[in-house]
Amino acid sequence: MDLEKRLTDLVEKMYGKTIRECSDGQLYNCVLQLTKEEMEDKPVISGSKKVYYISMEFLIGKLLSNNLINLQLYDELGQVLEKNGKKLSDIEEAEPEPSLGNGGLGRLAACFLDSIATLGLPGDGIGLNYHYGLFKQVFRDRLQRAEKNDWIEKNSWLNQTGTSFTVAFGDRKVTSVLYDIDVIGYDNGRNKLHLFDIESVDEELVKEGIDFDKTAIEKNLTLFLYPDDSDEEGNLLRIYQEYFMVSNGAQLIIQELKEKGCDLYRMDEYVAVQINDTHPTLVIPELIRLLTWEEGFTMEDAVQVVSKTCAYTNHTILAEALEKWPLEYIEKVVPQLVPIIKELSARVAKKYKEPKVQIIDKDKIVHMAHIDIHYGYSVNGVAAIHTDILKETELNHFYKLYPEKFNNKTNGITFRRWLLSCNRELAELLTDTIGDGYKKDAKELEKLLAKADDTAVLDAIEGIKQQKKAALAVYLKEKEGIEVDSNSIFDIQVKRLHEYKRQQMNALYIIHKYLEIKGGKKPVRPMTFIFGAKAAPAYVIAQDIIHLILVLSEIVNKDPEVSPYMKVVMVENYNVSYAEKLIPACDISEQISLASKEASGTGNMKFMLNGAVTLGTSDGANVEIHELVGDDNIYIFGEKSDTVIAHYAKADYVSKDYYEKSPVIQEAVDFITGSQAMAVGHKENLERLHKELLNKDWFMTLLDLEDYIKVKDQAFADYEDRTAWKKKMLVNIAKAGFFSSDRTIEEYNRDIWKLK
Ligand code: 26Q
Repeated sequence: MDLEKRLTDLVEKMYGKTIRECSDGQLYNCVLQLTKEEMEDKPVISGSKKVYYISMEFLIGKLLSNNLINLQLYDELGQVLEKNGKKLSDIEEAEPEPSLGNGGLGRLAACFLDSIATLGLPGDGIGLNYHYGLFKQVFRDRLQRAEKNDWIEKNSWLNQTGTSFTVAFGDRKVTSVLYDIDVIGYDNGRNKLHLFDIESVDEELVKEGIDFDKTAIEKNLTLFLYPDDSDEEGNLLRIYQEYFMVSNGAQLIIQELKEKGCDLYRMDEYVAVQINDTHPTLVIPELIRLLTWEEGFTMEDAVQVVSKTCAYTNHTILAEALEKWPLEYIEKVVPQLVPIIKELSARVAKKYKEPKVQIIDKDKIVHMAHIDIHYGYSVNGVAAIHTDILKETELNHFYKLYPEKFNNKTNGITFRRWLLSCNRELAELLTDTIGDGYKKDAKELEKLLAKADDTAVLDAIEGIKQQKKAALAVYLKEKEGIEVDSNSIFDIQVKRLHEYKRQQMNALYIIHKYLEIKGGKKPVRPMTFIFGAKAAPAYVIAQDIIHLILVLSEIVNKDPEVSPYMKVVMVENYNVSYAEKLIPACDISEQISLASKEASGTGNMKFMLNGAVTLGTSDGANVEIHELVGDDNIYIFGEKSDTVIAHYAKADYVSKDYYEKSPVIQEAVDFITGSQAMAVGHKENLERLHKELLNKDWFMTLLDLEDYIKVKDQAFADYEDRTAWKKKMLVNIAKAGFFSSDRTIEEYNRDIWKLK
């Protein structure tokens, strides 16, 4: 039956109306229903071996547009709606955004599911169905406030499955319920994202903001995603969540194996379990527990087969972000795992004397990553430099024990969402210019290089950028109440707020420019500085940095002498949907982490794919971007990772030295507590940040500030050579193919999963 007839019938059935008469919200529900039916018609991808990607986070974002693209129904449905006076883009706005992730790690998991299905590989996600996900950010009084994000509606992508398991904790037993979301490949079949939940969750528990009683486990287990932070409170709840997820996941895996009639002693021939950072590590002892307690395995057999099944991905080298739990906490939450963890630890202790590789250390702290490395068959980092640092420093002791386990898998992004969906105009231009082969084989984008001197193509790329900037300007006016000039340079830094990502360095540049303009040095072209970032609620300095940016926005935008030349915008509640609007409109992509600290970054890839030029340090995947595009098409600055690592080793970085040496640094830093900022902002926040920069500056902002200013000024100057700049845009787009998550997943499959 044709699409228009089906939609008309559905709308009539659901609302007794015509398409034209429906609101966007009502139409969204109908289109959702229709899309789900289309997806159900697609075959489930099958094969003799399957990967389970287990992760506490799947930052899937809105799904409608992506699913329609993958079903290849987007254009047709768009036309049907248009014929009836409706716009698909308005209907997409009605979809609530699930926020089941903090940032990069969760978004990566979502991109991976898309690529696994697109490549026709059997692979499901296993995660949790957080009712409110990550908090929603609002700004009050120039400070971040956290509110709940109520994303689950009566009609949603979640499908009830009827599957449920019992999970026993030390002090109680709970029954899970499983919801599935279908994951459709681009022009391919379907896999599943399994999200576990419990029925007894009580949404009424949430009082002010995101505060709730952390002890009522049955009522709060899947209420929220734990934010990436370091506060003590809630640690036990995090372990409850982790165990709940892995126990359900392990039971599901064994159930599916049995249904297929597989021999559990050969589990590794049928299953690979990819552990997304240490958060799902307990799946290893839990699988061992299930095999020994319920399936009659000896400990030795269980350890052997599980070790051949599980593989671990590391996403960080920040020591403070590597999970370590007091054995006592695990004892409280899941006492049944303690003898197993002790056994695993004892086996290691017997073989290796080195204290740095022990699972339970002398203080009775359990090192989760160590379980993964000893009892997994693969350990991978997420960008070349990151894997090298793991091998040479952070995990060097392990690398010496197991060199064969270590491998690199440079991250990638799905081009379906980050090009075809968020920048249809650019995708169309590419299709017109180089054909549509790039949609299935991203490397074909390189064909664009042959057009590097074709003015028509260069102008068209620039025209699309202009169009996207104008559209963003309209959106920013509506959402943030700030008017920006779409002829200005759009300089964008959007990512979680963390000191190592150095949003504070960008803020210091803005202060520097502000003071220059006040002093009479006007830029040739206006500049728009855009930020988007959530900070973990307990991360005090991160809150202070947000405060500073909001203060600067107020000062700069309201200053009649300066505002014609520059604007500062901190968007509220930066999320996947906002990213889809910001990224296509970006001229300069800020990737300015302290070298060695950003494992990979994936925003950097999204920006380049959309024709932005990177301003970045030699960190994470920036290094590979640099190698691909060459010196002329990227702006690299700052100290290299070996220098930075040496500073840490010698503990010889003193931020005050840099401050005292440089009047430029001094005046920018002191502006934070100067009268102008103090008049707009809060003394407490600003003074604390000032003090931090001068006395600690753990992530070495002042080390790179002068070079940053120099190179950023150069980038702004180069922007004026329009022909040269357009070529830079083209080269970035052409070279982005390597960063398709299809390539990443092919490598995971080739080297780690070996799915058949
Ligand atoms: C840990 C313990 C307790 C509570 C929360 C956490 C926690 C939660 C989230 C720790 C870390 C995260 C998220 C990490 C993350 O997003 N890492 C990013 O992963 C990306 C994908 O590989 C990389 O591109 C980024 O460089 C990396 O920072």
